[in-house]
Amino acid sequence: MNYSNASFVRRYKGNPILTGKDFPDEYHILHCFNSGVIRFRGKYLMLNRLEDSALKPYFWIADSEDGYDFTPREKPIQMPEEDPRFQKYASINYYDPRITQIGETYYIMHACHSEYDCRLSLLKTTDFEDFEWLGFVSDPGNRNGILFPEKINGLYARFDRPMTSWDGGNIWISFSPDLIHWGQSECALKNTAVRWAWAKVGGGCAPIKTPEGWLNLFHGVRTQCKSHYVYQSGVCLHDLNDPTRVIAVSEKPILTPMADYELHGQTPSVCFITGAVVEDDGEVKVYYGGADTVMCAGTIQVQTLLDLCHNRL
Ligand code: M1P
Repeated sequence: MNYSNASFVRRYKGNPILTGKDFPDEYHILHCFNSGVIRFRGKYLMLNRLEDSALKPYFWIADSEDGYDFTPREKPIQMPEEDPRFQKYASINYYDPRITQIGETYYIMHACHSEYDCRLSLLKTTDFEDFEWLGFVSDPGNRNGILFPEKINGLYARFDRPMTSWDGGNIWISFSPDLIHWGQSECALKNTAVRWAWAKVGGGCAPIKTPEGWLNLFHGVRTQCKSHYVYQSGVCLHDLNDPTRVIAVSEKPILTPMADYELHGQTPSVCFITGAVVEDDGEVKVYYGGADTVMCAGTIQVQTLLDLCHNRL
């Protein structure tokens, strides 16, 4: 079932495309979700967020020829777990990797959790075999960090989401001369600009550059009943030279939890976009976590995203 009347993203009919069962039995993987995806050497590469039955995290790469049929590698990637600082500030979890290519280098910005709350961490690689940890790149109380694919006015830029409260928050943009030290922060999208996201908004995948501006695929959250959060996906358009300026926001979400694998799982009613690959013909392959449990895919055209931003659809 496509539910195309309620979601502009067309779900892949083979969803979910990757689950915990696709990983070696001895790891006891329960959840595979919110994974970063990128084109790498002519193929598709997914850096998966995994959790085992004890909720121990892993980042684990899977490769694909067609963007839908992914084969996990033999082992998870080596995280800097020997480093005392990583041990201290990622003691509970590391999660939600977002990949951005800048030049020949691939950067993975992800969240870490510890008794000191949540903060952002940065890895880099050129080959997805060896990874260098660049350290923590935010104070506590920040997640959904996602790098822009190029410098803007001489500075690196990222979306991030300072957590002003557990169930509130807006998308901000910060800038950096070196990818490590971040500042000049500005609020870029307030949740109040999105009528269906009265709890919070957070960035999804690396911004997509178009002649009209940067497309930002984000998640928007509403509370339904007391503690039930519904995660939909939306899109807005930021100015190319000043991305702190939002040009237009789609009134309608692009993806709403409707399918079983989005409604049922460890967190019900979640579509959480964490990857997008733009094809030469203008189709965008969108990758998202379903119910914090499985990985899913869908497609939408760049033109449709732009039309939605301008509320032409
Ligand atoms: O459970 C839904 C999501 O909740 C958090 O995202 P956010 O801070 O934007 O609300 C994260 O834990 C995310 O991994 C999770 O999918």
